[in-house]
Amino acid sequence: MSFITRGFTGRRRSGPPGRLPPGQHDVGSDFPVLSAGPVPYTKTDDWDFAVQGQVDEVRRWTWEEFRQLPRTPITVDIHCVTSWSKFDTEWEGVSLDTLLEDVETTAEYVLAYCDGGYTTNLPLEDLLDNQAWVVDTYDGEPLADEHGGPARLLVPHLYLWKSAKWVRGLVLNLVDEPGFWETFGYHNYGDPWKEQRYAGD
Ligand SMILES: Nc1nc2c(c(=O)[nH]1)N[C@H]1C(S)=C(S)[C@@H](COP(=O)(O)O)O[C@H]1N2
Ligand SMILES: [Mo]
Repeated sequence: MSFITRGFTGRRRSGPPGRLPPGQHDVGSDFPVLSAGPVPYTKTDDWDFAVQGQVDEVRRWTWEEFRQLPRTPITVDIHCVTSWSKFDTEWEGVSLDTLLEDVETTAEYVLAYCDGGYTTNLPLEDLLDNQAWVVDTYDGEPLADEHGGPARLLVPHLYLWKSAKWVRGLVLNLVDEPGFWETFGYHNYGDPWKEQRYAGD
């Protein structure tokens, strides 16, 4: 990342021009917690991750198996629909390309589900090609309970409500099924650059 000094440009920038989507502000070092319900506190012994629905065969990983999968470090900007953005957040986890590698499906939609009952829907193609991960560390530490530990989805090109905390699996669907916030009037897709906050945006 490159910085442009204040003296040089006459105004302060946190990063490259155009880095902040419309209507967003930079929270800096804060990391707000936004949860629709209580933290579920699932122990890793009781945790698994499944890919099911319209698939040739259900895939399931225990915590131990998940931890053996190829891992990648990820540094990304994240954008919450409540208007905060956070630059250069650092995570580590498993790419959805890895988790969906051998899955045969005609599905085009995914419903991610979580401990605690939260769900969110996405097009399957938005989870592929290095765009989405199941992460279990933040800033070099195990993911904190309130931020989705032991593991959460990370889909940084969409508003952060799509990054399901305490995620336990994906259901691949032929027909799009709205998730929790999508049912309550949030945009079905949620592109921060198009400011798709609410249905109709
Ligand atoms: N399971 C679950 N995942 C969730 C939520 C939730 O309430 N439950 N909230 C979403 C919303 S609206 C946002 S903005 C982000 C917040 O992530 P954070 O608490 O780590 O900042 O998590 C998303 N994932
Ligand atoms: Mo949010």
